[in-house]
Amino acid sequence: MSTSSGQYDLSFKILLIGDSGVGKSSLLVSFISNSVDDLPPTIGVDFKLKQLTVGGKRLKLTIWDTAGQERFRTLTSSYYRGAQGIILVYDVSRRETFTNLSEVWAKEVDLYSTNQDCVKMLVGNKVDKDSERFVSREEGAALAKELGCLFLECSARTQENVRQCFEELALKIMEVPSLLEEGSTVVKRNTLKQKPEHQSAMPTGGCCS
Ligand SMILES: Nc1nc2c(ncn2[C@@H]2O[C@H](COP(=O)(O)OP(=O)(O)OP(=O)(O)O)[C@@H](O)[C@H]2O)c(=O)[nH]1
Ligand SMILES: [Mg+2]
Repeated sequence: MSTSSGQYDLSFKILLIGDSGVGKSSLLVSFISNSVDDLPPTIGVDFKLKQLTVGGKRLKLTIWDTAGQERFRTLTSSYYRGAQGIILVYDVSRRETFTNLSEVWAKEVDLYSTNQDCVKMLVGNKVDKDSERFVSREEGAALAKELGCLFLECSARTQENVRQCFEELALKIMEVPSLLEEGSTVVKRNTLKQKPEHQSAMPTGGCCS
């Protein structure tokens, strides 16, 4: 049986970033609903909720899925606020998505991330396309070390390592005292408000002026 809404110990905000087409939305959908369909490019930003138990704690993850397309870049910056975890995704079959991580995305994290201790994870996606691989595992691991990130290779298509991406990130966040404090403050606030939780997505850009 699925857990009833609102029953959790800690709440974390996780952000997915990286070039368009690397598979951010696919990773999220693969994690949340075990489906592996082709998806259209994300417009603006979307988010999904996932409750899971990691390290004996019941967690609520709010996972923000940003658009990689250039024309949405200005929209994205505000979504970094308060994130405890950031997943930087590249496509192992497209080298430019890997180089853009250090040239574009890591810089953006430094610029916009508000949590000094925020945990980062580098993810090389699409390892199922083995014959088309252009970024080796070693290169991925080296960049992760340089950027101070955790590192995993995975496939949203086969679901290899997808769950691990989110669980390992959550476990690491739980080891950082300053992030934990924030996570539980959110719990308190939410408990007071008793807001009903929805399983998905708010409409993009539909914010008040
Ligand atoms: N072979 C393979 N294809 C994948 C994988 N993950 C995603 N794709 C495909 O790559 C394409 C882009 O995936 P998306 O998840 O939409 O990429 P995105 O990073 O969300 O792109 P934006 O929303 O534009 O930033 C889709 O056609 C997916 O089916 C994977 O692990 N393996
Ligand atoms: Mg997307």
